[in-house]
Amino acid sequence: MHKQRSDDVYEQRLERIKWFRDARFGMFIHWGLYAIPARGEWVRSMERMSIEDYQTYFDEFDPLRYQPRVWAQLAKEAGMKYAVLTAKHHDGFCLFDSQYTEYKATNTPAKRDLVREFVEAFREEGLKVGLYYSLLDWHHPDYPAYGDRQHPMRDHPDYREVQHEFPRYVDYMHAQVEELLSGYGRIDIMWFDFSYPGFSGEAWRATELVNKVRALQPHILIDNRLGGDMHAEHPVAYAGDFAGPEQGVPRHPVTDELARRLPWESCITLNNSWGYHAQDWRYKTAQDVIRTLVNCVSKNGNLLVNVSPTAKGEIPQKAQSILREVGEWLLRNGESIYGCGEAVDQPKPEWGRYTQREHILYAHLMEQVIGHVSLEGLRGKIKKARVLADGSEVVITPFWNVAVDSFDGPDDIFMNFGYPAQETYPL
Ligand code: FHN
Repeated sequence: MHKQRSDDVYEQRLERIKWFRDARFGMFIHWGLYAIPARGEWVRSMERMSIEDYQTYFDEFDPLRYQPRVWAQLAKEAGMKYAVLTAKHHDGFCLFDSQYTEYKATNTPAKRDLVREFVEAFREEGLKVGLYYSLLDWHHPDYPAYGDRQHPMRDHPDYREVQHEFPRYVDYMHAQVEELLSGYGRIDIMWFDFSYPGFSGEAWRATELVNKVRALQPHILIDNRLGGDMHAEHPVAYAGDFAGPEQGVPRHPVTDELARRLPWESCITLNNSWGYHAQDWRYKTAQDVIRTLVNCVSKNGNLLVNVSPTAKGEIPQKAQSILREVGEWLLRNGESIYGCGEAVDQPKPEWGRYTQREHILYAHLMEQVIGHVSLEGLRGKIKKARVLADGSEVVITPFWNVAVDSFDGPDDIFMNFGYPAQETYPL
């Protein structure tokens, strides 16, 4: 088999990923039957519910206040440029009208194809759309047990001896991915989740699956959770287009074996739960989200922030207000985020982070500084400096620092320096 040259694969990925780099900030949406128990999306497994106990939620699921256009408008207000919705999570419940199962939203009192309404509404608001699809499936009879936490049904006395045909499940999974990518218009991201020992790579027939995905939607971006290693010099076909750290930010820019920068996206929750959780303690602040976004972009990464709609189809108010506050910051400072990436040859300053786009360097002052902000590392490289939010001049002293009392305080100070044109990383 012809092994595509490493450079070709890398260059093709760069071409596919351009909008993703410009976007930098997206909305993750975990929604499904688990919103009714309101104890997170793993509730069926963690509480070892039988299929009958969980059926209660199926029989009553009717999100009367589901208005995806409202969700899309919130995402826009937040400065988000794309969104990824769970089309099927581990519980196997399909938010779309799949012809391969009865376990779907159109068979609940909702009687709606929730995925179709999502993609149409978000596209109408100008956002790119992605679909999350769980490789695990606790409802499908041919999905095997893997430890008691992965498949509560297998632990139930009534099911322990049930025979299953895993290849039949893989056929089902492939067929559903094909219907999502052929029946819902242009999909921009396919977000698979997740592989683990024994259930990874060709166990999913991943090369065949990715070939089908790319044939149906040649422009699409695929995440890296099918089990391939995108850091390899010659990554396998299913290695993915972007790496996907979760609930955190890599310490350094992500690179492959040849030290070439790789695209990546960190996904985070707002309150430590992906699925709706009635206890709304431990929410992050808007400043936490902004700083995480700056941190990601300073290392060529994207940030996907999760919301957990309720059983009625509404995004929790607390999440809405946090995202609106982030959006206000991005209105003033988005130029230092969208389409930006790692600063070339500029180590992280002690007072914050740099992001760069073309010849402009953005200095994100994030620490409380007394006296002066040192620009030592930029000596002789700056033509002029302005506060990004209001365009006011930043006076740089002959000692290459800036008097900090010319600013209101950290987080509101994002200076853009006229950085001499240099090559920038292509991500
Ligand atoms: O088990 C899932 C979890 O429920 C959630 O969907 C996250 C989101 O990245 N992915 C898996 C845990 O890594």
